[in-house]
Amino acid sequence: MKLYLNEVSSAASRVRIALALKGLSVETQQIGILGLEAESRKSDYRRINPLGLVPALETDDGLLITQSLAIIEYLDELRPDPALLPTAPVERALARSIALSIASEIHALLTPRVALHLTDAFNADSQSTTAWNRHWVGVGLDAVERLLHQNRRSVFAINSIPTVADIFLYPQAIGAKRLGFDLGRWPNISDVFSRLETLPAFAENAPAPRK
Ligand SMILES: N[C@@H](CCC(=O)N[C@@H](CS)C(=O)NCC(=O)O)C(=O)O
Repeated sequence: MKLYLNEVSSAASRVRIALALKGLSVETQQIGILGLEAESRKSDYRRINPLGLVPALETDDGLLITQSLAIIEYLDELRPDPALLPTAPVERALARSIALSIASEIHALLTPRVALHLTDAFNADSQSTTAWNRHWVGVGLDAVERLLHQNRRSVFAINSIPTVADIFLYPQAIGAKRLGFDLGRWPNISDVFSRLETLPAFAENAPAPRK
């Protein structure tokens, strides 16, 4: 298997964390994602992921899987131990709900291609783009904080072991800190984050800071 990624990518960090939790290693290829001329925007990479996003996973049969949640669930089915989704149907749904709330309602609004379009189409400068990012992270994590509230008897977001909810939360919380947020604004997120950052699978696979 081969994973296309970039070290600053929050979405690729999710897959790296999942691989580390499962003790799996795969071939990797870095794809540039920053700037107008980034490799991710070229036709060669569009053949791998038509959306021009990382991560993408190429299976041993040469099939291409995009979307970090789909990739992580595929890995979870290939190597079920440790399980990254809880067993109980309602907990599985809650874990996916938190993962998707982060991926679809927060992270999707913060990607380089969105920032480039804000600049290109609306003349947004870097201050406006940062204000945009802070807005979506603030309202998004306010909501995730409330989603977490109903599970606060657990050690991690949903369960006593990390699930996809934690795998999506960790890089997003790091992104929030890099945007200047104090995680103390979200006591549940802060509590889960402080446990996750002690786990090497998480700490060693955080998204690298952008230079
Ligand atoms: N929903 C996708 C998001 C993938 C994504 O947005 N990746 C970002 C990096 S974190 C990317 O490749 N961005 C390139 C761009 O915006 O041009 C997933 O979960 O895999």
